[in-house]
Amino acid sequence: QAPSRKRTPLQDKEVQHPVGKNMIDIALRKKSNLIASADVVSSLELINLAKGIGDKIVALKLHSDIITDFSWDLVTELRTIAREKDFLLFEDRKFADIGNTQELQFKQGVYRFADWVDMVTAHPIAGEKSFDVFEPTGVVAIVEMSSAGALTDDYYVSKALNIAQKSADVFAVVAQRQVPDDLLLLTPGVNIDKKGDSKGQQYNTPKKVFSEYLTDFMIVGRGIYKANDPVAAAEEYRQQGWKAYEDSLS
Ligand code: 5BU
Repeated sequence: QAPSRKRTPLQDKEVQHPVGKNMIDIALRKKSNLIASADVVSSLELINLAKGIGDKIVALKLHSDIITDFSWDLVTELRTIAREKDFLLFEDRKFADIGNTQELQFKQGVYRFADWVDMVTAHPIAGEKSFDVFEPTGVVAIVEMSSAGALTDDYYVSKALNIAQKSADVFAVVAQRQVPDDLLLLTPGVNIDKKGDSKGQQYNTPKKVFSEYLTDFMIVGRGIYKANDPVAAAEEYRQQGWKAYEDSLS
């Protein structure tokens, strides 16, 4: 896409979905476009992280199925912290099945995401009807992945974006490139110190994703929760991310 296209400031984005509007409001209140990925495996670590970095982030991204002692007490506590610290709960479940199965995975089972998360990720692989089951939870469609050798080539991305734009439940996409302006763009694979890991992950700097991809929100995992001081790291990413966003406005 044309790199010359100008960024629409967050406050002027034409996002209709309430969760998308909420994300934008939080971002502007906190001067933060940081989503922290809390890929820790115990409730205690997760709660401590959420309490420590909560006021610097727009959303806390979770993989609930990696938490060894997942419980309803954890959910209750997370919701309390999220309300106090003003951030959204974002389950990165990556649904990728037919609508009926996704609905069961979303509403039933151990996690019952429908009862407590604000937003979820889903692959568009099964077609736009498969997204209908998540309402009123916000859907983030994965149209492109950050890892080396991902199958999400240009053809896939354009078809996936098409599906994302047809669904009223989708307000954002995950991608490593500029996307149409009516969708919020969330970009993982962001790290200030590293270029990648040994398992295919590829990293960009905050500066690159905000200036080149016109990302709206960056997703940072190990750069924060593996740091010696996760609170200081979150503040560093928040500052660098917001500066890169502001610089990309002019
Ligand atoms: P990291 O520690 O910053 O590499 O973690 C990145 C997080 O984002 C992790 O939870 C992944 O599951 C997630 N992710 C990703 O890295 N790349 C992608 O394309 C998608 C999700 Br979709």
